[in-house]
Amino acid sequence: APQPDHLNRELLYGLLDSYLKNDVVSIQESIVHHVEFTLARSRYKFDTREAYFAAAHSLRDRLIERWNDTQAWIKHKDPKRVYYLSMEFLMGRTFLNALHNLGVMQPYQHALSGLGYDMEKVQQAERDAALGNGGLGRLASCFLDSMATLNLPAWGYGIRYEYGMFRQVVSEGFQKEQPDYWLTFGYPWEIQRPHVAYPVKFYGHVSVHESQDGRQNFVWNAGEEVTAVAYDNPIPGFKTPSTINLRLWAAKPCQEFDLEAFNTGDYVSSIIDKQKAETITSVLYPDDKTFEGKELRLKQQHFMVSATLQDIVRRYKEQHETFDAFPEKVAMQLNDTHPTLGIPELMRILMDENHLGWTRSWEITTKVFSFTNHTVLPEALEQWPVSLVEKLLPRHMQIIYDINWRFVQELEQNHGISGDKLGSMSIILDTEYGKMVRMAYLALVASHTVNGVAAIHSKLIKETIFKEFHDIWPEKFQNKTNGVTQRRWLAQCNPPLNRLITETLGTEAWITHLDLLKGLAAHAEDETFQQKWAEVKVEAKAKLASLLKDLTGDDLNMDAIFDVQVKRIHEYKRQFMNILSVALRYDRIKSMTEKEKEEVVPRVVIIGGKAAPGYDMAKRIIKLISAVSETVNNDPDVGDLLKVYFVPDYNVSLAEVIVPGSDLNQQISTAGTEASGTSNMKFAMNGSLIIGTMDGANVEIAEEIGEENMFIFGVGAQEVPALRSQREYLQVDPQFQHAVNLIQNGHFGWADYFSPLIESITGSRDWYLLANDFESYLDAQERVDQEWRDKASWTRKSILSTAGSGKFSSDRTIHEYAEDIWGVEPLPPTIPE
Ligand code: CGF
Repeated sequence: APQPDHLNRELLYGLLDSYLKNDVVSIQESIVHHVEFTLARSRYKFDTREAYFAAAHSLRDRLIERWNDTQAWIKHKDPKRVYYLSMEFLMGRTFLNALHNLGVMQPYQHALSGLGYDMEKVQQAERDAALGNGGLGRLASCFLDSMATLNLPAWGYGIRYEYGMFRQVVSEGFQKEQPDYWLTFGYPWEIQRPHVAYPVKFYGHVSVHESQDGRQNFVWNAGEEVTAVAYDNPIPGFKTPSTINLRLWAAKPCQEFDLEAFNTGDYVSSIIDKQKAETITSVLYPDDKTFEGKELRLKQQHFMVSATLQDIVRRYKEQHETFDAFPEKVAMQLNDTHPTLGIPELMRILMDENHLGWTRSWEITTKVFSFTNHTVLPEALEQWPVSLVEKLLPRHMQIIYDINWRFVQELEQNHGISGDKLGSMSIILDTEYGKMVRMAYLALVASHTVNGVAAIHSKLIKETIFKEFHDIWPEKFQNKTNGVTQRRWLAQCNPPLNRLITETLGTEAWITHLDLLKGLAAHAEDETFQQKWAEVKVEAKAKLASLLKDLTGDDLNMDAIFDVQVKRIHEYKRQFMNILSVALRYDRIKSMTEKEKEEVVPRVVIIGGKAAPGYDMAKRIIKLISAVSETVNNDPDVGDLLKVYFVPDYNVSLAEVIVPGSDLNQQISTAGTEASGTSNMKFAMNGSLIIGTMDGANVEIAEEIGEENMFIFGVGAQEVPALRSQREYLQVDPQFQHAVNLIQNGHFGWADYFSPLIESITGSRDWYLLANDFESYLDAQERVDQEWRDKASWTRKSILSTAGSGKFSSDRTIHEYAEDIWGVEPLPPTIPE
């Protein structure tokens, strides 16, 4: 771009020497300014949505100041930077988070109310940015918040999908998916960067040219080229000017039009053809567990990593002449295997575009990548057909073959491995359907570190799916127990609890040092404190009750246990077991005398979550929950003693109301199947008691808050394999059989439709061991009821849950990644000269 003839630095610095002011009047001025000049609406009359957009724009101005300075400061210091590569970021809403992190909540509240707008309503006008499926994407967003708060020189990279996670509508108990076109009214938090754009190639063929020094140069002659355009999203840290960048890529038609095609006469169809480029980033794949080998998905993955790596290499080269310092300046974290194509892409960039040799390129590549595994479920592990990779990315396939060839050599020569074992470790797997690329193996071979996401999960990957790799490279394996940001998941979403904690600890330092929550334990027995704690819970329950009232028209019994299971619907998460126990509870209440009913502890069971659109069993589970809900909620014999609700379209914003308002939360996956879970951490922070198995992070939560303060049940992960092989012969608990019979006999209708569900838990088919764990689950539920009768004891446990949740801050997780894996250090920004 052309440069100015003369830059008047003095004047410029004078104009910009201080940040925008945050007093109420200045904020009001900036809001009204944006109403008039950004939205072009009348400043005398604007609706709540316009108020939101204007307030968002005024806040964005304040974010941009900090963000520009952070970026300039990082550039000036040129430290090692970490790049977090993820196909998903489940951001939720930004407005409240940004107000909170910038410390301007109060003046904005006053500014808006002074103008006649209610903050609560204004912030409701924001749509969730749902560019993720669930745990993995939300984790990435929590990590960004922590990286900014810890002043790390960090970047997030991902895709700007035009359609995020589908909107779930439940009609007569059946899930229907509706597109989430979240950009309808624009997204005020992003900044389009038309000049930050890179070509991304697909298809075509590779030719080899001999250079003068006898070296072979590979040239990829692409068959299709699209442009990746950057959209930047500032991510503010809490009480620090540090504001990092989440760069999301959108696909646009390539600027280099093939003039030949235009001149042949079919001008219109040539343009339409070009426009197809945009489909690459049009939609997020809504399946979080089962790997789907769709070509478009592979295109998305390559698109994301190619643009990202070009950007990273360009940034590095701006400040460095050679690649010698690359590993000291760059760390890249692969969030699951989805961005693994970044490995051959970096090799290609180094070798083909920068003419480094294989050895040098490989040395650099293996020093910069690290990889996080999020699951041991075999159906989720990515394997791409070689034929597809070859067609879409011919040069990458050559490089993957080369990586594999050298790896196999190393196995033979350095580790004495041969025969079948070589085949079982090979990145390329031979199957009856043809050859496949095992992405996890590629990631493992090229990364300096691989980590699991909770202690038990990290142990399991070493013993099962990656055992052979652990045998040869034990030092590569680490654990990094997940965490969540307490800014969003406690401080912001539960203001009354925030106030009580701050008042009790005498400081709000816990918002950045969550370990300080330990201090609450000293007050757990104090009756006055328990009273205050219980009042805070009532306030949060009332908010949840009003949400359900809006959804269903029902008034909830505030004395009931609010019992919540919210997460993706999956057989391994066992929502089915939950609803079976609800059916049984219902049946028991029905057979009680009025006198007996007086002893019943009332429950409101709340279940929410989306089923992947092609996941038939999960959809049947939703229908079953709805059918049970229909019967139970309309039965006058049951009244207020039991209510069941399926909350449609569970998302981040709903979670922010549901989590604080729950008394009990269910984390009941079959041991060894849930890698970590992160909602368990959010619930614990908010003083909700866990009923759960010894799975994922539940194990460490139990260590921190004490098993006696949770309701633990079920078999442990070590026992699962043996039990699975004996399923056929195991005694079935009579209560389990009774619950199953209720469904089978059509008590809730739809018996035929539910029969595949029943089959899936019968005898040897019961892979997730529902029959086996049911008795101890009911037993744990009984303990829940007992505990509820003793209010003081329940409240004590609730306080201890929060007190023990300090470890589960994503600040702790990110600090560990930074120290043990990335080697990056905090760099608190100072305004550069
Ligand atoms: O990642 C998950 C989540 N469903 O996205 N997995 N993946 N893939 C795991 O199943 C969770 O257990 C884990 O907490 C989460 C984030 O690591």
